[in-house]
Amino acid sequence: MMSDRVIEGALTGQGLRVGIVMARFNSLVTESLLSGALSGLRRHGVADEAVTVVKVPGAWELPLTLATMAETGKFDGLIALGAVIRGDTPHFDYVAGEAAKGIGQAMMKSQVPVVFGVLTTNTLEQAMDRAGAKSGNKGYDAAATVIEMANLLRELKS
Ligand code: INI
Repeated sequence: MMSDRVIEGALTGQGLRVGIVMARFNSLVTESLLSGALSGLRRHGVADEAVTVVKVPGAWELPLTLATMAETGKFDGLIALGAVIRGDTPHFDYVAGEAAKGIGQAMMKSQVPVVFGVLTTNTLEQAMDRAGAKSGNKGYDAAATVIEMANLLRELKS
């Protein structure tokens, strides 16, 4: 049976302050994710001056940076962007695993939505496909998700 009241976050970005943290490792991929995220935010009405972009060396550095930004109270939502590619490294599982775990922890501890825009793929080609080449742009998708989640949390708390 359908519930009487369904709550979903709106996809309108007006008035929202969004932070993006981008890992520079595999920057061919992550700069494309960043372009997608910025155009997604703009398309949904987030003001350019309400967006802060921070760049860090790699996916390993994402959790601490996001946690620090989340704790400032200056952001309604955050986006993590990165690309961990299995072919590049024997410690793929550590980097990808710790990034995922740490990003989740940053979100739960701060109660600020943090969107997981970190690609974990076997090849560079698979990553490029998901960064605008063939299968959409996960950065653009991340922008829509952060807006939806920021609006949802605002509504749930009001
Ligand atoms: N960082 C990534 O973002 N993606 C990778 O694929 C990657 N590989 O392959 O090693 C990677 N390593 C760097 C890591 O994130 C840290 O920047 C580095 O270990 C310094 O702390």
